[in-house]
Amino acid sequence: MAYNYITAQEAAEMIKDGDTLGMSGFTAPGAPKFISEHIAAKAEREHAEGRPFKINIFTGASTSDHLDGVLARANAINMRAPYQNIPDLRKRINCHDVHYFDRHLSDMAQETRYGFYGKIDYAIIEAADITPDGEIILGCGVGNVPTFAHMADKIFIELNAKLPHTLLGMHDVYMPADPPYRREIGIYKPSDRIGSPVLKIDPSKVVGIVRTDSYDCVKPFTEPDDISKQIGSNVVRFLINEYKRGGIPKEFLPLQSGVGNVANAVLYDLGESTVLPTFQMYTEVIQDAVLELMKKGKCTFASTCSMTFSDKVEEELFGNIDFFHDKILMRPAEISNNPEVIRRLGVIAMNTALEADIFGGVNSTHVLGTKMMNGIGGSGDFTRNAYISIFSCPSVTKGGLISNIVPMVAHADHSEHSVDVIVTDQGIADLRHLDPVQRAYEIINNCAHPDYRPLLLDYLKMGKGGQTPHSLAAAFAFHNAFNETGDMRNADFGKYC
Ligand code: 0RQ
Repeated sequence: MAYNYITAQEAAEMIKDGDTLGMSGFTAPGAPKFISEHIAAKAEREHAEGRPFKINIFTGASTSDHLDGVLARANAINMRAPYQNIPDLRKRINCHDVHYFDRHLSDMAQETRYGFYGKIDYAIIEAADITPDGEIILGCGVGNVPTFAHMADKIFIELNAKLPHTLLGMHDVYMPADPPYRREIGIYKPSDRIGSPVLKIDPSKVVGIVRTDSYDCVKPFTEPDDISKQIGSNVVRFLINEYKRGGIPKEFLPLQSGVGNVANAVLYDLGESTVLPTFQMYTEVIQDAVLELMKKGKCTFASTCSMTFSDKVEEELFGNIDFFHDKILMRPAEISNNPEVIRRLGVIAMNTALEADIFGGVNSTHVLGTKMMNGIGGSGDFTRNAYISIFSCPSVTKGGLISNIVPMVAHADHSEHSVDVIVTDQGIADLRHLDPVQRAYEIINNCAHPDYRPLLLDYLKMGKGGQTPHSLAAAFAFHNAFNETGDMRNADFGKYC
């Protein structure tokens, strides 16, 4: 199957104002990197000449500065979904230059197929290689690309010379049938394969191949700070206690872990544990720490949507791919984050909160209740369906001016019905089997920073009864105090009596 080679600029010139693009990948890995740069340049030219130019961008999750960053700076994005994490895009979202809607990552593909978001004009797909039959060996992230390729009128392929063809066999590409014809997703252990190692596309849709040559540009991992290490060791302490008392089966259960320093710190600590057995992961991203755990034999298998490795670790993986080849399987987001599979496998979910409230509600997305940080990502998919759902965060942020344990979260992403355990640098609150008031004491006494404990206890006493004794007038006293004085410690409940 012979596709045409074209330049990134030629591809960008074909894209018109108002087009909708579906991008491959999940986090930076697997996301296209070159055509987007030229679309941004085109947008700047069009704007300079007084013509409108904005496109709609659908992805698997966050991407990199080569995609979301350049397009946001060029003010070239009209609509964007789902997860993102680039500061320039965040600014555009928070002033509504970009219309961002934040979906659970497992929902995005099927809702695109259901037609909720209109048609897809172009899919841009990063490839490690193309088979003689015109099928695609994907890169280091899958995301929603099977659906975007299926739905799109036309396809561009970015063939990345940095990606080895030996990635063949590390993907499991599967698209479920839609209701009323959907069947069970036949994954009974993380390593079960259900799909194809390649992405099959309609060759007649392919407009051209653009040659590229770039690593995935994931920020290098930094050593966890003392607070992250403390949180990590508290999470592992919880898991060890739970395992010893028989709350987790002796074979252990697959782990999901979010992104960032705390997630890495947890995994490093798990690797050190002599009590916990070897384990597998059923997760959406694996970071640098997982490769280390595989080398040590502690993590024996990871099902994921992307390998979010720093460039150095990505190079190490490619250089030693025979060792890792049958230990990692990358799947589409609707499978890596599939509620049915997460529930069946008994995944232990570990995610990060911006803030949690004393009754167990969690805000993962909105800074001080209004400004979008990144998005819900896969945290909802895993939290709602997990065997045990753990959220962690530092007890305070901004040098203590903000308490991450508050009377009521200023935006609710995960409710107390789904959150089982909260962990901070201060300690562990196990909320299972506790009523709301018992939960409040558990969270305040074990997780809140000592500076904030008396204030939180005062708030609890203000409640006028009911199952969940909030004082609605004073529920946002912490947030109001921060907005008015720059310090949540100035919360004055008297004002609200
Ligand atoms: O601000 O950037 O000015 O320093 O928020 O906080 O502590 O660096 O947190 O990078 O671990 O991200 C929830 C955003 C945490 C992330 C969130 C300020 C703080 C700092 C960032 P600065 P940290 P992290 C897997 C699963 C949702 C998606 C998810 C996330 C900045 O984990 O996006 O879980 N989760 N997906 O100072 C005001 C507070 C604050 C606060 C922190 N309470 N109020 N500001 N900050 N707490 C991945 C995928 O789905 C792909």
